[in-house]
Amino acid sequence: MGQASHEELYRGMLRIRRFEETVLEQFPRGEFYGTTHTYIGQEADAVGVLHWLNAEDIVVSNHRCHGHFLAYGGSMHGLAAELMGRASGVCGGRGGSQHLQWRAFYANGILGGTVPLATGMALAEKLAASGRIIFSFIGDGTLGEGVVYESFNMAALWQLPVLFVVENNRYAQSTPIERNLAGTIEGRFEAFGIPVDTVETTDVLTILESAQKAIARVRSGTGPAALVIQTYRFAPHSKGDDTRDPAEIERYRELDPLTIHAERIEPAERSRIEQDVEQEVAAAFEAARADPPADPGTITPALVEAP
Ligand SMILES: Cc1ncc(C[n+]2csc(CCOP(=O)(O)OP(=O)(O)O)c2C)c(N)n1
Ligand SMILES: [Mg+2]
Repeated sequence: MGQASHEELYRGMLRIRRFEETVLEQFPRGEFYGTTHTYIGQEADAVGVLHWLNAEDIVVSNHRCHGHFLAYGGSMHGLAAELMGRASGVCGGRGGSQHLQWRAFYANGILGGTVPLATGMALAEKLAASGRIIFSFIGDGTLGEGVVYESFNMAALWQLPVLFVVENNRYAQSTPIERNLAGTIEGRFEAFGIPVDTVETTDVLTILESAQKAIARVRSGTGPAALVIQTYRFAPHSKGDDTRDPAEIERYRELDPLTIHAERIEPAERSRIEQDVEQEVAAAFEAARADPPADPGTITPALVEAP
């Protein structure tokens, strides 16, 4: 993948932002099944990191997966339909917000459970000498899960082609990082000899640059690498569960990756992109709403009859 244009990056982030805002606006209508975790504020992470994805690479995402999925190239209509339990959804309307699988994109809501999956996939790809690498996205709070460290150990020991991306939005649900993390995030990788870089800003251009270096290291075959991105989510953890001080959220507004990047784009071009995205999002939800619901009759008999 070559250099990204400012316009392409802005469009990528805005698609996620407007999709997510629409999910939050429409959630009270009762059209979505299960819960949802939005990515509002963190868009630059997915867009900056996954810009360097090769078509055959594997992405393992978590409960906050919509942004990763859209940046991976997943269908917005398919995602809206999945949230609404429609047959046309990414997983036929059965996975919902947190459980997406399309091509080599996998998301799972079990915190930490995705890290051994990503590590195992990396082992398989290394043994097959496929040249594919694995992107494993986790949050800061997920570093409290023990299985994560077994996985880091194996990934480092066997020099597996996996990039661990920690999106540090400073909270695990309502618990601030100061209350759940001893030492440092970087120290947890350093303990296993995994090279780690930290991106201190939410500027997509900086993320892009740091990600390129970390990914090149993983592609070189010397083993895993880690990228810690300091970010912030503006919306609640899922829908209404926000216990943060509103003044704190306001203070972080100056880190909004869209506002930072929008300045680089000529106003007429920017409003053209904004109109396009507005139409794309509206069309995705409208089409999903018109699609038929998932048909329980199509669940395989083996699943229905399992003890
Ligand atoms: C094993 C497990 N424990 C608890 C939960 C409930 N849960 C979902 S998200 C979350 C907080 C995750 O925090 P973090 O890893 O920082 O990701 P963020 O939500 O901030 O993106 C919790 C506790 C879960 N999904 N899985
Ligand atoms: Mg977090």
